[in-house]
Parts: sequence; C-alpha cells; structure tokens
Amino acid sequence: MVNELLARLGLAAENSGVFTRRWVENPGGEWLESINPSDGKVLGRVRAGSRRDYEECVAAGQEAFQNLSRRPAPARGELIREFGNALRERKHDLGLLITLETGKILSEGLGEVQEMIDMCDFATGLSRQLYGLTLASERPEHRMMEQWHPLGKVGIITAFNFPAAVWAWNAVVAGVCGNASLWKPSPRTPLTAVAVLKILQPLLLRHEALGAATLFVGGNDPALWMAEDERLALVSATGSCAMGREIAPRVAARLGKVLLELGGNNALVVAPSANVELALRAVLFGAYGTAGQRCTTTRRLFLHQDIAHPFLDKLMKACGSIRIGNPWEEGVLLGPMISAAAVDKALEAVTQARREGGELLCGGKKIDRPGFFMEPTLIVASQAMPIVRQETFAPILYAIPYAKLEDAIEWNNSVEQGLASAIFTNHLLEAEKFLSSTGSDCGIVNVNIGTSGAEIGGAFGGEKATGGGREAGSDAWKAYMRRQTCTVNYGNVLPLAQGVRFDV
Ligand code: UN1
Repeated sequence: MVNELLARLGLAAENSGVFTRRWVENPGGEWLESINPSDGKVLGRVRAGSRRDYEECVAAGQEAFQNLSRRPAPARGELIREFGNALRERKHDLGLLITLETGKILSEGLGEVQEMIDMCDFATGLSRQLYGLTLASERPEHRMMEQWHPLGKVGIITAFNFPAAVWAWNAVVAGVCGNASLWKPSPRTPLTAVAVLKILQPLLLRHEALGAATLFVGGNDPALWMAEDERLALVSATGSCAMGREIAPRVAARLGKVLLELGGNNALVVAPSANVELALRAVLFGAYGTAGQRCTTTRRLFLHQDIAHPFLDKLMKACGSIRIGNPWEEGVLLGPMISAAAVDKALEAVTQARREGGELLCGGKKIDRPGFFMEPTLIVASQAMPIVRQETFAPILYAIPYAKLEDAIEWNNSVEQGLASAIFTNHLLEAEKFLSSTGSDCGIVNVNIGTSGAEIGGAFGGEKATGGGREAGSDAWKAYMRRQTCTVNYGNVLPLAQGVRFDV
C-alpha cells in the first residue's frame, strides 16, 4: 500500500527534503526516517538540508520575492486558486499519507487536506481584498490613507500534528500578500511536506514563481537559524510553549516579527442546563480525537456538581467503546500517538495524576500492540492538583466538578496558556458571562461547540503562553504585510498638523 501511495504522490523510498527552485539532489544533512506510528515501521526516508542548502532556500526566496511583490495580488491569487484545485484532485492520497505519517484517523487526514483547500479558496478571495483605509485628514486639501505591502520573506515552522494544514494557513496567505515563504516542517512528518511541495511545484513553474515557496527539512537547529536570520521578516512558529520560548527571544533580539501558535490547556464547561448528548460528543472528539494531540484538545472538563455523576457515567461508557486501531480503517476513532516517547510522557502524567489524588475512571495504560498506542484516559481530578495545569499532549482528560460558574471560569483561566475554551449551556446569561471580558481569557471561546476543530474563516490563535498570534481567516493576513500610512497634499500650501506654525 505504502509504496504505491508514495509513487502516486511523486515520492520514493528516499527523497530530498530541500526544495529551492528545484529539488536539491543531495542535501548535506542527515537522513531522517519517517515512522508510521501505527506499527513503528519506516514509511520512507528524507534527507535533511545543510546550512548551505538553507542559504540556497533563502536566496531563491529573495529572488522570487522581488518578482512576486511586483505582481498584482489577484495574479498571485490565481496561483493559489490552482493549488486549491490540485489539492482537490490529490485529496485522498495526501489525506492517507497524513494518516500514515501522523496516525490521525483517515477522516481527519482528509479533513486536514480540506482545511488546506478551504485556505486556498479563502486566500484567493483575499487576493482581491487586501483593503486599506481612507482616513479623514485634519488639513485642507489633504488625503490620508493606509496601504499594505508585502513583508518579504516569511519563515514557517510547523508541528507534526497538523503537518500540512498549518503550513497552508501561513503559506497561502503569505503568498497572496506577495511574500516568499520558507517552510521547516516537523522532522517527524517530512514525507507529507515533500508531497505538498510536489503538488505545488508544477504550479510554481507555470506561474514563473519558483522560489516563492521553499522547503527545508531539518531538526531543531534550522529553526534557530530562521529565528536569527534577519532576512526573514516574520517567523511563524507552531509547536510547544518551550519551542516558542527558544524562538521568540531570538527573533525579538533582531527586532523581527513573530507569529506564535503554541500550546493549549483547553477547558470545556458543562453547565446544568446543557444538552448532555451534544456535550458528550464534543468532549469525546475534543479529548480523544487526533489521540489528544491537537493544540486545541480538550484537556480539562469542568462539570457542574449536579450533573457530574451521570455525565461521568456516560463518558466512561463511551470511552470504553471508542474503537482503537489502524487509523486508516473504517470505524476506528483512536489511532496511535506520534512516538514511543509521547506514550511514555502520557504514562508519566497518569502516574503523577494518581499520586496527586486523581481517580482513574478509564484507560491509563499503553496498549500492547505494535506502534505507539495509548488508551483514552479519563481521570477525576481537582483544581488543587498541579498536573491539571500542565499540558500533556495526549488523550488524557481531567474531569473536575464545580459548584459556581465563577469558579469554573477562574479555573479555566488559571493555566499559563490561553488557546481554546468552551461552555455547554442553554442558559443565555451563563453563555454571555463566559464570552464576556471577565469570562474566558482564551483566543477561542465557544458555546455549545467543543474546543477543537475550528473553521478556517476565523482568526485562529490564543493568548498568554499560547503566544498571541492569529492565523488563517478574518484579518490574520495583516500579520504578513507592512502597513504604510500615506498623506497626500493636493493643495498649494503646506499646513502643518496640530496647527503648528513654522513660517520662515
Ligand atoms: C493545531 O493543533 O495546531 O481547531 C491546530 C483545530 C484545527 C487546528 C488545530 N482546525 O483543532
């Protein structure tokens, strides 16, 4: 199955991980093995780049930017429109590769490609809507306006869990804005990255835009090169808070821009008036979908004390009936985690939670089969337990009963991250309180919808240690452009602002 799939996507057992204006045949870095987390076997190998290869990527981007930035934005949008169509044609194959390389179930692998397609559609429309304002000048016969220009070259660092969609959030928007982008994917998912660039390559060629999107597969060091590289006007980085703490100060030291999408320790509140069936489904997808490895995964569940017991009973039953197995098989809902180390970390968290007084209701163990599988885990906890304020990237859910909504809101906000949050309630006042400025402090706040699975139309991202960045829809495009305030005098005198006189 694997070899045919790789061949259909233009991949081989051994691949170059560096695409500049062409595939660099023998990049100077080490060979990375892409492991199928469902069985621990090698899917294929990708050769990482060296510092020299990195320089070639940056040079190709520099040249492409000179050209791209002069093109009308709708012409750039046309390339992205065609890319969206190419993705539509390859949706199944690319989705399956994502499933093989990350372990997420096929429906989610396909969903990830759909997210890229949606981004292409959005960015194509955006290419005709990079609006600036016209402002009222205080001076007679003056016009004031804002224009938006491309930044230049943008670095994109992505994580294993969304090995293609998060690049698309950044790259296609950066592209219609007129930037060239350099992508460093997670070293765990290099095949998906190579496959994406192979789909894009003929379009870059046809549109004479080679260099507009380059790929550099590598480990952690190249992320630091990018952070320190003054030629990259913006570094967009998705990953752990620890990674953000390495990247952000380096970019700040050169006064560059960052766009950070880091961790989340997301909570979902179930109020007494909630539609229990809806809440249950949202919790199951939020906590155990993608094997708990989304930045938006539901990690904490605040249950009102009046409904906590019956809700936990239902949740326990549902937890026990989640089908675990090969993620490409129909009906399977929980595939493997990304690595053996990830499973070990999850097991450590379970041990710590129990030591701190948590009651294990479901799961908690590694599954005895090839690959890196962990049972969906449900632990009754309390706000006093330190582990609940720690983000463990795993299918572990801490359920905590609450008495007053104010407490649930305070607990929601008591973690260092501020990404996603949700409340299930049919009580208008509770919903509004959760959404208000004294409610959830997260970047994403939902009512009767879980914490994960956002649409691309909104601006995606979070506050506090999540990094403050916003990507994908709404006006997130502004992060990839520089704003220019322009004032034009069409009169014959030179009045000064604020009534200042300077008559010589
Ligand atoms: C991530 O896990 O880094 O809202 C992104 C969601 C997805 C994106 C998650 N659309 O869960």
